[in-house]
Formats: sequence, structure tokens, C-alpha cells
Amino acid sequence: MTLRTTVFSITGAAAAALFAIGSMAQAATFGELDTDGDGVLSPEEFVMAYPGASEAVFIAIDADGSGMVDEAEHSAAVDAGLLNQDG
Ligand SMILES: [Ca+2]
Repeated sequence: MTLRTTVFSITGAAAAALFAIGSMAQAATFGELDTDGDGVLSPEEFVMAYPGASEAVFIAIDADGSGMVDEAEHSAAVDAGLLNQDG
């Protein structure tokens, strides 16, 4: 790998990270949080969206105990004030 390639790779990664942070700073839609597009938020997607939220919060939001947060559960949690961008 040449130096030029290395610098380009690092720049690309930094840009991707900045984009991710910028996305999270705004009110993200459920579809944006559902990064794999399967219609539910996995614990991993949930942590990505709400880094400050604890596992207990996830369990509380997962009303049907499916281990995933669906859009209705997510919007109910947002409406209840359980979630904000700070987790
Ligand atoms: Ca998902």
C-alpha cells in the first residue's frame, strides 16, 4: 500500500465517521436507525442509535419481549420521552 492510498483510506473512514455522527445529531427516522433494513432495531442497532441507553432501557422498550424493537415500540418510547439523541 502506498502512502497516497493510505491517506485516502483514512480520509474516507474519517468522512464516514463524521457522516455517522452528523446523522445521529439530528432526529433520525426509524428507517435510518434500522441500518440493515429488516424492519426492527436489533440491540446492536439500538446501541448505535442511542449510545447512552442501557440494556434495561432496550428491554423496557421491547414491549413484546421479542429481543427487537419494532417501529411501534420505538415511536411509543420516543413519545414517552424514554429516548432522545443523548440516549
Ligand atoms: Ca434492523
